[in-house]
Amino acid sequence: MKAYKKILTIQDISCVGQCSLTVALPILSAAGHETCILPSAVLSTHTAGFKGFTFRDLTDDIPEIRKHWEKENIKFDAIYTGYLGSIRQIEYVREIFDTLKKDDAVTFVDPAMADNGKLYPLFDLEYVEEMKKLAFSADYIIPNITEACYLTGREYKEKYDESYIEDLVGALLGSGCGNVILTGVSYDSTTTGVVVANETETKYYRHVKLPRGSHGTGDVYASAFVGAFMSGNSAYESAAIAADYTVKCIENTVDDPDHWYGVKFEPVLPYLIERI
Ligand code: PXL
Repeated sequence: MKAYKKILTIQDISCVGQCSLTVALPILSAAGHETCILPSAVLSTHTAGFKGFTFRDLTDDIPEIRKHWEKENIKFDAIYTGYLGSIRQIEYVREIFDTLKKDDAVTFVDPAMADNGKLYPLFDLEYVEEMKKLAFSADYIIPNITEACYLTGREYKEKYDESYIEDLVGALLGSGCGNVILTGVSYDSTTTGVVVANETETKYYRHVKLPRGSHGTGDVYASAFVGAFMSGNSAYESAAIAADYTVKCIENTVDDPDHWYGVKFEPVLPYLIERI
């Protein structure tokens, strides 16, 4: 019997778009965990490609929800955060980290705020500063290279070598992150991979690079990583399982040009369950 954990995930509900909570909830459930959710905002769609999306910020609800859970003595084995809706909200999430963790709980922060060298539409450098406080306090941080650059003040480069990545990872570890899972690290045109690092060792999991990038794969990856890790796999095994699963999700989507906004992750869930 795999570990059955109580996980809280805090991120937005993009009603359409296969990202954030509509990805995290099914993936963590499929991984075999009780999955509690705290929606950071409700959007009609995600912000990467749809125009005129609605955005309902739920920041003001969070302190009351936290207080209620505290009164009910509800605590979590893991807290995993993704896209957060406002600067004040990040502060409230830090209070949740401080008050709702079980003694041996693990925290995971996917600083979902940027990609391809740019911040997502609703964010600015003030948001980045607040995200640093949350990210640097996490047991596991799961950024892509763009997010790692914003968090460390390093220049974003499309082409780089191993020493650039070593410096980036070293800067994240030096800022307080216990473990770094850096995604989308590619040294050639046919492969990409994930760096898994802590103070004592750094490993690289290399896998095939598919010609088409897809929206929402960061959320699929982070959710699969958290699910695999909380089931008892090591960080490196979890990073590999999540990478292989994400590749399969993209493979399952690339031949459908209409499905540009996310990946068809659902039919591939049996593969993830089998691997976990
Ligand atoms: O996949 C990250 C993400 C999550 N939530 C919202 C987004 C994005 C990426 O653009 O817009 C609302």
